[in-house]
Amino acid sequence: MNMHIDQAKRILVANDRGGYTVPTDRLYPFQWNWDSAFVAMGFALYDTDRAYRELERLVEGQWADGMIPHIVFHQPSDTYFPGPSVWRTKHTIPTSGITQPPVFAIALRKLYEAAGTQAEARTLPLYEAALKWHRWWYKARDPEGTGLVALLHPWESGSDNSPAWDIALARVPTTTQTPVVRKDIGHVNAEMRPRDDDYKRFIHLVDVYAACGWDPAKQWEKAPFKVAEIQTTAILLKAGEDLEHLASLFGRTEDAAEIAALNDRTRKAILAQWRPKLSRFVSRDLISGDDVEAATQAGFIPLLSLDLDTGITDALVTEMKAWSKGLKVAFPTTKPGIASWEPKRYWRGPAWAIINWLLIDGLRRNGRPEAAEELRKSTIMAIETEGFAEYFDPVTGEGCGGLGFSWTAAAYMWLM
Ligand code: 9YW
Repeated sequence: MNMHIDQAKRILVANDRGGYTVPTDRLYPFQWNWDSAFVAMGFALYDTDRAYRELERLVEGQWADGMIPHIVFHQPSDTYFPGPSVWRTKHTIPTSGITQPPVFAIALRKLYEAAGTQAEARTLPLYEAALKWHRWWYKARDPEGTGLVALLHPWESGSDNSPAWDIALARVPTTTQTPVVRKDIGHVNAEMRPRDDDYKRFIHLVDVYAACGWDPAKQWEKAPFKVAEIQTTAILLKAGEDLEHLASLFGRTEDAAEIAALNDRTRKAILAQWRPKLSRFVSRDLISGDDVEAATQAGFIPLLSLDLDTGITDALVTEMKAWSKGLKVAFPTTKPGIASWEPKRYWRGPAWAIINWLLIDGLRRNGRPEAAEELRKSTIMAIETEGFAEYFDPVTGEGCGGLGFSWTAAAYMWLM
């Protein structure tokens, strides 16, 4: 067997905490939402039972209103901040109070296809959980029915300190009720992490929403940060397509029609966010009403869930090539060379295997197998050279952040 696949599997074993996988030891010692969805797809390649367990353990944290939280704190650990006492969510199994990109239903379809029809009974409860979550997204995060879903916290994007938030987050005060006691910089070099002021603002938002009792309507009203986000919405649409597909397979015709209508509206809403002068799709800051023009990877993610016309696809691919030119590892999460570009600082430049995975699927869907292949090779080469790092410096290729990272292991297996 390929030595690296063997290593990838060993990482997933080492990060197993009893049917769920932590992203990496110590830095992220709990179950994270979208990490688990990617990890489940990795498991689906060789152990469908374990793949299902991953999603089953995640939905143990689902709220009565349908939200699947970004972190499920199955067991205590003191190596991460903010823990359950900061979130104050009062959920039976402690969880955070915000969510993360809904990759879940994309994974569920893959699991079902890997496991075969005998897995229908095991798939159904997870399908129900996904459906509830998708309804939550549209009700709680798009109450006006625009088709785009909004994030109330940068952590919900999974791209914590992306330049996409610089303007919207600057409005959030750095004052907090909860003392900010960073643990991340005890595990990873501070130069590779978000800054102190980012953390103060992240925690300010947690304090505001905890004071709303985590009620979605109150949060919507009080939110000092509200961005209708293109990457999350594009993921929701792809997941929505997969959910619609499962609904039809399971004979749930009413569900299928409901999801199809939501997907349709979202498809149109995403298309309306295309900006020819930027050659990208953009998010919208719902507090200022402005487009978010920051040059980040998010603007290309709609490739994943739309069948775009050739003009748009050409423009996207040309722009992606321009950003990748001269880099050791693609795809950069911020356009190289602009003022906010920091090639080692988390979501301000580094290349991430799971983002590449989404882009590769999107390029294939839109008839660009060569561009997809180039990105696939770049990702594989980075991992084989540097190991299963959390992310990679696109200029030097250096593996950065946490090591022995679960979703990098899953991505490697998936892309091989
Ligand atoms: C946090 C676990 C998570 C990822 C996010 C990434 C980071 C920090 O780590 O979040 O404290 O939640 O930005 O995408 O899910 O790997």
